[in-house]
Amino acid sequence: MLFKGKVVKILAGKYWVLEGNTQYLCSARGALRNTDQEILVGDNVSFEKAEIPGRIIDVLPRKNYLVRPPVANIDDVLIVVAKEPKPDFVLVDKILINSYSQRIRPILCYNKIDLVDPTEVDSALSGYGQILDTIAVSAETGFGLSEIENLIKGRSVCLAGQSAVGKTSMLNAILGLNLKTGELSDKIKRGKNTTRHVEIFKALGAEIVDTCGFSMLENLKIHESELGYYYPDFLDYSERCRFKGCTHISEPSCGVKEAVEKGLVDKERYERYIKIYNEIKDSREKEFS
Ligand SMILES: Nc1nc2c(ncn2[C@@H]2O[C@H](COP(=O)(O)OP(=O)(O)OP(=O)(O)O)[C@@H](O)[C@H]2O)c(=O)[nH]1
Ligand SMILES: [Zn+2]
Repeated sequence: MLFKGKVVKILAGKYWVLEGNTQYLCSARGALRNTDQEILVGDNVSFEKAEIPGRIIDVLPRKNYLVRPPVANIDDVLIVVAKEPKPDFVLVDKILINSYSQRIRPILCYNKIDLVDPTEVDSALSGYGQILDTIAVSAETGFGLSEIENLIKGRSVCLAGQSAVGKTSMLNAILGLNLKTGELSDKIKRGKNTTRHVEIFKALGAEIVDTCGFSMLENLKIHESELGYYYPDFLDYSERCRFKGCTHISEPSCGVKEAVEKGLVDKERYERYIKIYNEIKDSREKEFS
């Protein structure tokens, strides 16, 4: 007999499937393990539970998914940055592009504000204020967490960001849990990848997914000519571009470039756009050469 449930945790090739209030430890049918489409936390599945472990038979259609962090069927992605490790805003922009392309609402959090000057936080977030909710928080002192709670009530949210920005610490603070957190290595100020699996936690009528930190996001699955569509801050101005399909790189009379010059579009975000544009183009050309 088949049951329907939701994958709430994946660890070492095993899947925890929630049905009602009970979690069933499951393996996956061989045919599912051998496809490109791996099973993700957040997937709705049909499964057998007569034997232990149970067995996932099929993955039901998804509303959306992300490859990094690997998660399916979410409403919001809570992108976390902090003073340390040093924020990588190219990475943030790539997570945004993936979120918009999957119709996931992004929220940007600057954590560990107990360690920094407020002006530093403001300048880091200012380029994003036009397009999404930005929140300054401290998992340590609790500052700003209620703002996050208000935004995510009743929604499925996944945390995303580099290792050691404080994703698990924020979850601990919001949910009153005591999950293991890590530290930064002293010399290079990089995280040590403390969280090694993806898992959903429930509270506030919300589902919050803790994920593993990552510092690279390659292979955006879009063509560079479409990249501009995933920049909501460009949209108003791209209507003024002289050429239809303007990529806002080298075309004359480009509304986006004019907006950058006037300070209406964040200059650094535009510069990162060019970088990501070239990265996508180069990797596509390499693939086909
Ligand atoms: N001062 C300060 N330290 C924090 C804050 N939040 C987290 N930390 C510290 O940052 C370090 C990393 O925190 P984690 O919660 O493990 O980070 P993570 O993003 O979950 O890391 P991974 O699991 O490796 O992806 C720990 O030493 C935390 O104590 C904060 O708001 N202020
Ligand atoms: Zn243009």
